[in-house]
Amino acid sequence: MQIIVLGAGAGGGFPQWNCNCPHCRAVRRGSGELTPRTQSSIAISADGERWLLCNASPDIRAQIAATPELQPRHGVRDSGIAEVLLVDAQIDHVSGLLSLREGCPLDVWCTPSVHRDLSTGFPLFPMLGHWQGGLHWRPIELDEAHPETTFRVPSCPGLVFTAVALHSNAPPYSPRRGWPSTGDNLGLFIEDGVSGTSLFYAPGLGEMTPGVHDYLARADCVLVDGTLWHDDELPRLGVGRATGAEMGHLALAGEHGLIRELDALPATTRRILIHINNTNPILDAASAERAVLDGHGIEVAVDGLRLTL
Ligand code: HKS
Ligand code: ZN
Ligand code: ZN
Repeated sequence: MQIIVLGAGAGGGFPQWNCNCPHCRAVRRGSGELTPRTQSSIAISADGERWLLCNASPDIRAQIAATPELQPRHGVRDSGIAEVLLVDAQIDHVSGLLSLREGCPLDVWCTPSVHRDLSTGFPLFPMLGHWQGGLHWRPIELDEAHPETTFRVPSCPGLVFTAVALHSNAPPYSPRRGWPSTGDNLGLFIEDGVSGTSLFYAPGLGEMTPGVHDYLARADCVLVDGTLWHDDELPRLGVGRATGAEMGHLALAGEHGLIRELDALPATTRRILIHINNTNPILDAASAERAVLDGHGIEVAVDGLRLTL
């Protein structure tokens, strides 16, 4: 399977338009140790021709422009994006659907909870129904009774997808914000039936659970939530009030942080962080925190990173 990281940043991207923190200032100045990142999205393919877009970020237009694989090749109107999958209903993961409206009808895979939020609080499904057939919902059947579900998508023959319910959070506009239920957030375990290799993708991981740990441990490569270094990073910098726990993002540092969890994986697992917030010191390649990651064998994704598994 092939994977392209279209956007390795968290919501707001890097630099964030309204942020004057030291990292955002430095990357705007063009400091060599910091690389801009667009908002959270990856693309997955089995054949290198047809791509499943995992999350449609508000930066999708620039991401397509930077990615030849996703550009039109065959007809007079065409796209390398064959279908879309959403891991949650967060604005940074879904609002790019508005920019894909000229390509409707478009198949969109998501859970009933995400479909509900995108039919009510942020009504992308009903709204885009006015564009050539709109979005066609392909349900990922995750609910209280089914915390995992396995399925295949037409554009990626040979790949087997397992959606795993994660404890994170529903979007700020959702009635379930603060009280997420099964299906508000998912991780994806993707196995290539031919090569036997696998990826675990979870850009919004709020809490470790035994089930999630097992999938992390099974994957050849993990592409996981690197939003924050400290749980209280936003309050510390004076840029916000929310903690990682409140936002549904498990911080990297600390006794129960994600670095500890990644340390427990088999030595051969490739560990890559994605969905990095503009406040996270690991964005500075010369930082002490980045040196810590290096010591633990943990990489930090950049836009345009390509993986073949
Ligand atoms: C900052 C933000 C931090 C941040 C917050 C959230 C609300 C969010 C939304 C998040 C994220 C990054 N970039 N989902 O001020 O530094 O507004 O839709 O998910 O990726 S939580
Ligand atoms: Zn986010
Ligand atoms: Zn900043």
